[in-house]
Amino acid sequence: MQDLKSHIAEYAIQCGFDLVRITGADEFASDRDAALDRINAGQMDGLPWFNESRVKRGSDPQELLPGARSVICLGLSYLGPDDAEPKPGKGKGTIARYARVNDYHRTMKRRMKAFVCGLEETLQTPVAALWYVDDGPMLDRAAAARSGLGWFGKSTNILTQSHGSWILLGQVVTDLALEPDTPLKKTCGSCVRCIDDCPTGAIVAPYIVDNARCISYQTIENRGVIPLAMRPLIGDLIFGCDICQDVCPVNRKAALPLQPIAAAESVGASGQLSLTEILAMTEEEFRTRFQGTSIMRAKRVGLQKNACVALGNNRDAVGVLVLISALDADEPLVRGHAAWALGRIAIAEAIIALEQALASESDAYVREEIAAALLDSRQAP
Ligand code: B12
Ligand code: SF4
Ligand code: SF4
Repeated sequence: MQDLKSHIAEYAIQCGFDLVRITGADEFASDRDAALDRINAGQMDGLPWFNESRVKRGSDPQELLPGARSVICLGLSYLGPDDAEPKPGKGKGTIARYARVNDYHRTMKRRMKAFVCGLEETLQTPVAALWYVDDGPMLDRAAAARSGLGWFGKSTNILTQSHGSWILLGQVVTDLALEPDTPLKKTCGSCVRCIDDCPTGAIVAPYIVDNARCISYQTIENRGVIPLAMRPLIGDLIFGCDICQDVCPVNRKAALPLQPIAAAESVGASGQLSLTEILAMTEEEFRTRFQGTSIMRAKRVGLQKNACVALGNNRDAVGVLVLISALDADEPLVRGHAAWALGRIAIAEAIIALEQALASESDAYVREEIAAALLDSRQAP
């Protein structure tokens, strides 16, 4: 058999990955320190699970797999052939590219498992291995950068020569002794496009994203109220944000995946969803439609909050009827964000509905939103 390392590289591609590199199993000390600094500076606020003990554990492969000797870093592109710039349509909200394919965690874990089982068969010996993608404790980007799979962009995304940043990252931590690859010498140079074009100023300095200012966090992870100051900046984005990647020159030429993750039919290649349809969905309709996609992460209430914000930003009267119905939704969060949107649209029906809702609403948070929306409607252009 050819040497083990080249076999692994070829076999990983056969198993459905686009990129594969190896790094050693020593600690990711500087990345651990950077992540701890980020937590202490409050720049990971809103993600309580991203805590000190997780970072310490995840930055030491020995803690995860005693006896680990190598980390096989894997990359899978999610760029689709129809992933041209999304065409924002009236009454439509935009879904980030990674969610236009089925939930990548499932696909990547399935492929990683097959990869490890295949290695065991070839080597005819059990291989100690653990595999992670996104939801594991490892710092996925740190591993990718140290293995030379890609390099850190100032947006904090890992950029790759062949597939740009449209690449999802996973690792197999193993006791196999493999020669490590070297980190790339590439950098962003003097480019600062992502920092300048981020609508919320979330890239507060090169290589530092402030979680709470990032639209991706606000539209996917935030389980509470979207801060008022953020809402107008979110535009039509209803799940994730690709702006810092869309503007990145490294992404101008990016190869497509060899074995793409299946498209999420319920989202579509352009990632444009009807906002009124989303807002009118029942829990059952939401589950039936989005099961198996990344959208489930936001939950129905999250997606409906986001749809309200996008309708408010659209300032399109087409949303008024469904927003008025949402003032009666079971969840205060949906009622509150619907009120904000009606205040932005500010046509007569919207204002009357807000005044009526104020008379009957008993939830203190929603009352606050309605009162602010009525004030806002008086200042609307
Ligand atoms: C938490 C998280 C988020 C949070 C980010 C909060 C934050 N500030 O990190 C939110 C919800 C906002 C988010 C958004 C997105 N995410 Co996310 N996320 C994660 C997760 C779970 C942890 C990230 C993390 O460790 N953050 C901690 C900070 C400290 O790490 P960092 O930002 O990478 O910082 C490093 C650099 O700053 C570097 N560094 C520090 N100083 C310097 C100086 C120099 C000169 C250099 C070179 C480097 C450097 O050291 C730090 C530590 O390694 C990872 C999965 C995982 N398990 O790793 C996915 C992950 C990072 N996300 C991913 C994706 C795809 C996204 C989105 C594109 C999704 C979208 N379209 O909406 C956006 C991108 C936003 C952005 N610009 O980063 C991918 C990234 C793939 C890639 N090519 O990079 C990952 C790896 C998931 C995966 N397995 O594929 N995400
Ligand atoms: S994902 Fe969007 S909001 Fe977050 S850093 Fe990138 S451009 Fe800014
Ligand atoms: S836009 Fe420019 S600065 Fe930002 S990640 Fe891409 S190359 Fe780097």
